[in-house]
Parts: sequence; structure tokens; C-alpha cells
Amino acid sequence: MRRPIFPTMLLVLTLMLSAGLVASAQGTKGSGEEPQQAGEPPTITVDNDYLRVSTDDDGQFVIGTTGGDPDIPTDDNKRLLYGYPDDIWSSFATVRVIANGATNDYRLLDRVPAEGPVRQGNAIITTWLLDEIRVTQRLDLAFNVYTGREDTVRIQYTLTNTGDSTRAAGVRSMLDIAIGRVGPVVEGDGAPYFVPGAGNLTHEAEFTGNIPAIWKAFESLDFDPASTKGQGILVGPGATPPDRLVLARWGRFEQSDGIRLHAWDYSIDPTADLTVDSAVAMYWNPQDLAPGETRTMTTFYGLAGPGGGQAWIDAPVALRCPDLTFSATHWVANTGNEPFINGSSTIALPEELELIEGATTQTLGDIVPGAARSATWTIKPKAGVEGTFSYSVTSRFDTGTEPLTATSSVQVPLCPEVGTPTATPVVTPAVQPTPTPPAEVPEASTLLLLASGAGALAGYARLRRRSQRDN
Ligand SMILES: [Ca+2]
Ligand SMILES: [Ca+2]
Ligand SMILES: [Ca+2]
Repeated sequence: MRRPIFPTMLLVLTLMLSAGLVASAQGTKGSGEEPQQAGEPPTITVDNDYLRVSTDDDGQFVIGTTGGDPDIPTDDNKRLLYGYPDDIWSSFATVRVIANGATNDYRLLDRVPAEGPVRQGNAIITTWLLDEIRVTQRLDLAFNVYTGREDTVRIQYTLTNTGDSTRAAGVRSMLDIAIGRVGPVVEGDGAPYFVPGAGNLTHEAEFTGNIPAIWKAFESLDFDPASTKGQGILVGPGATPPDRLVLARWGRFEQSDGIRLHAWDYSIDPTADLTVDSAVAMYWNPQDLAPGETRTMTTFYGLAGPGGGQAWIDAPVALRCPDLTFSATHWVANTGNEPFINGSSTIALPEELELIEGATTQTLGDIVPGAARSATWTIKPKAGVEGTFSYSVTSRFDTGTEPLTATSSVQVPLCPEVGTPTATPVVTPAVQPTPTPPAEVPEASTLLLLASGAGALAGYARLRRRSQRDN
């Protein structure tokens, strides 16, 4: 039977059109908003029993759960970032380069990588070359001291000055937080935040100088301990505390402003509501880099440890040598209808643990319904101790609630250097990616791909996107 050529061409055309339709259906939020950027599918994925991180073909990424917390059946296959698992576009990083008196902000979503993304072992590595600064983004699944499992994503940027004059460079990592179920209805896109010392936050806020150890977000509006919980780790082993932490509106159509509309600078509005669509940005301000000099910044985002309900402790459960000093935050959330009046929290430590910072009893004050307050202590195991130790915090109020007690336990390893100062942060060596062919697909080979089904969609979508970007 002779095969007419026309239906084949029609099929190719249909494939091209549906690729275009898929691209414009993705990349939108809210009603009536123009897509800022086509949503892209994952091209490289790294996962384990708990989490998955995926990049698209130009290094943007999404994070979500696979099995999540093994003790929580309801946190499987949930988003931790908007777009998980297959619509990658709304979180992005910006690199600021200051050279010869000129400041340039490069949104990485606009830049074609010089190399990658490429999977190297269990890491996904993407490299850009911007104004003689080589930028390497490395994503992998890392051990989480707050859960004792490999369920946090290490997000690392390494900047190297490849030029022959000093220039300054820094990074802003902006994560579009969305905690909740994967599906057509996006839940948790306006997740409220918990920040030790600041309470639960539903309005824009920023932290400079005194950077909290963690920030976290609950899927559940009443902080259900069995819900999905996202947690960023800013201070601790392997982390580079940012110069500034910003909790902001993401910048949806219904929101009058938002951080994604600003490549770098963003002034918060403390009256602006986060609960429609929120994002977190970590700023590592530009620092001078001499020719050949390298600077690495690392942060973590993944699952939170146990906790939620009316009272809980956020603290590491498994310490890693040599950083044995840790901070523990006790939360009290008022999920009832009556205010909690004049509260205080008292920590009780076993003899193997000692208080480094914070009075044994701290003032909580009043907690109105819907609010949460916290007290934080810095704790260190005594020299030479090893094992798992439990401790508790009890909060008492004049009225509103009976005493609330939360417990936690921490596993302490025996470190060879016990007794010597351990303040030096752990530096994770930068991994040099192996050279890979350029990511661009030449037009001729793309046309060949077009004749062959699935590859056609990917090739066409990439070309379409690149041409949009160049306009
Ligand atoms: Ca992209
Ligand atoms: Ca689970
Ligand atoms: Ca969001």
C-alpha cells in the first residue's frame, strides 16, 4: 500500500502544535496571567526513597517528595517547590557581577549554560560563564541533621573569577515555595513560614546579620504534624549563612508586586500578605574575587524533622563531627480560640548536654489564636560523651492552656577532635564538571528529531523557548 506523505506531515504538525500548547499551558499561575517563562520538563533527575530534585535543560530546578518522611504516610509525592514534578520555571537564581564600576544582574533562567546540566554521581551540575565569572550550580541529596536521613537538597553555587582583573560577584537564590499535593490544583503556594525567634509569618519579612538556623513551612494551616513540612537550613554543618534572608510575595498576577519581578534588589513590604503565593530568597552579597579566586555558597532545602501541633522542638537529631554545637527551638502554636497569656518555656537537659546560650527559662509572652512563638537555646554535648540523649521543654501560661511539654533526642557521635575548638565551618570542595557537548541542538538534527516522536517535542520546545528568549 502506498503511504501518502500528507498524513505524515499532518502528524508532525500536530506534534509541533501540541508541544506549543503544552508549553503555554505550563508556566502560568493564577487567572489571566501571561506566562513569564515556558514551563519545562525535567531532563535530569536525582532521587532516593525520600526526595527528588530535577533540572530542566538549562539548570532550573524543582524539589518534591517521593516517599517523604517514612513515618508520615500522607507526605508522599508532594511538592516542596512550585512546579514539581514536571513544570520547571518559577524558581531561579540570579548572579550579580560588579566589574569596572558596572553592576550586572544575570537571571540564570535567561542564560544558556556553558556546560550541562550533567549528572555526575548523585549530583546535577550546571555551569554558566557570565562576565568572566564561572558559575557552577551543584544540586544533590544530602544528609539532614534534623531528620537523620538523606532528605534535604544541598544547593550550592561556586563562583570563580576566570578573568585577569578583580571583580565582585554574589548570588541570590529564589525558591518558589509550594508545599502540597501534586495535581492540577496547586496547594501551599502561599505557605506561611516559621522562623525561630520571629514566630509564624504570613507577611513579608527579612533577616540580616542575625540569620536564623532554619526556616520552615507547613502544608497544613493548623501545623498538623502529619502534613508535609519543608525546611531550609541556613546555618550548620556545610551551610554558608546568607547575608540576607527574604520571605516575599512571589509575584503572581493578583499580587501587586513580588520578588520574581526583581532580578536582585527587593524591598519588603511588612504589610504585604504572603499567603497567596510566597517565595524565599537567600542573598550572598557580592564579594571581591581576585583573578582565579573561587567562592562557594551552600544552603539546604528539603524535609523538616518531626514536629507540629501545639508544641514541638526543631533541632538536629543526629550530629555530625566536628560540629557538635546545635540550636534547639521550642515552638508553641495556639490552635485554639482563647489567647495563651504570659507564657515562659523552660528547658531540661540531661547531664551529658550543656547550655551554651539562652537562659534555662525564657519568656514567651502572650500567644493569640492562630499565632506561634518560640524560644531558642544553643546546646553542646559535654566533652567525650557519645550516645543518644533526650531532653524536653515545658511551657507554662497564666491562662489559656495547661502546661505544654515537647521532647526531642539527639544522637551524639564521638569525634576525634573532641575538646578542641570546632568553630571552623566545613568547606565542601567544589566539583569541577566534566566538559560536555554544548546544550544547543543544531537546527538540522532537530529537524531529524522531528520525524521521530517524543524527541521531536523536546527539540521543538527547546528551539521555541530559545527563540522566545532571544526576542
Ligand atoms: Ca528553564
Ligand atoms: Ca511518607
Ligand atoms: Ca509560592
